[in-house]
Amino acid sequence: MADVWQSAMDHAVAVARKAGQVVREAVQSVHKEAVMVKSSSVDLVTQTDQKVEKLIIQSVKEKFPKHSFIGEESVAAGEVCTLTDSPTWIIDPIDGTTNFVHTYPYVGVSIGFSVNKQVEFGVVYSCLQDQMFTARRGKGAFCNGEPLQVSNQQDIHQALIAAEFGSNRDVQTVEKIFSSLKKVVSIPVHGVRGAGSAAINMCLVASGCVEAYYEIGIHVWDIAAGSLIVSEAGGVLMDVAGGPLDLMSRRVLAANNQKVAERLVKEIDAFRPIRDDAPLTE
Ligand code: LIP
Repeated sequence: MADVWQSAMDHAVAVARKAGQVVREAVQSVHKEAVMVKSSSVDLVTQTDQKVEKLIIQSVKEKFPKHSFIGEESVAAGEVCTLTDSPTWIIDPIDGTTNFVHTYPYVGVSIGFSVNKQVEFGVVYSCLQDQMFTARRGKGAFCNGEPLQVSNQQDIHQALIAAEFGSNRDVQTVEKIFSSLKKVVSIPVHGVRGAGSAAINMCLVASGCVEAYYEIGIHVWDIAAGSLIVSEAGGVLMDVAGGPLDLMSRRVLAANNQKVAERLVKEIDAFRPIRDDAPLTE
């Protein structure tokens, strides 16, 4: 039976690649870019973030005019962030903006696509490394066309874990993040790493490079594409407190298997940020 969303996925890959080219060109002169801030002094955004998101959305609208969008910079500009049953493109134009500003080489163009609130395909282009991660529901996950498979490690003590500090610097939030990090390190695990991009961290889980990734404070556009790439590579997704992943909760735990995931849940201080779909305050 024809896959009705294949043409949309093909377009996502093509526009992610084109967006990645724009990012690669921009990074050559990123020191000349104005760096702006959003929710905190370390939550960065540049004109390239905004330009790339517009490029992606305009390109998609030409082919799929009735589809909906959730874009990081569109939401930052005041658009609502509500996930409906409508075919929806969930876009982070530059996941790892801080990396981009510092020319740290983990910068992902992330495009997730959901229908009836279920991710149907995910595309993450790690554009400074020219690695195109893709997944179509039920059809596997790939990097540059090569199949991906999560790690088969069952022992948390032999695991490498990805985690991030995020961009919230409230004292209480930082305390909770470091409290969880200390408990995870002290399990002990082999080590903790962070790409500085949620989407690329999830692709590292899917690739078997790390056994798990968790974070509180991310957004739906950071994880939508990566969530399918992980599950199609044989991994599991859940909330940091256990239970099903809620894309709008700003909490994510992606792991190679249930055993590793559940062991990490015991160590994470599962605080609740304001949801992505929370009503806008006046
Ligand atoms: C980033 C996430 C990362 C998080 C950063 C930031 P952005 O997304 O990918 O996991 O720790 O604080 O939110 O802002 O670069 O698109």
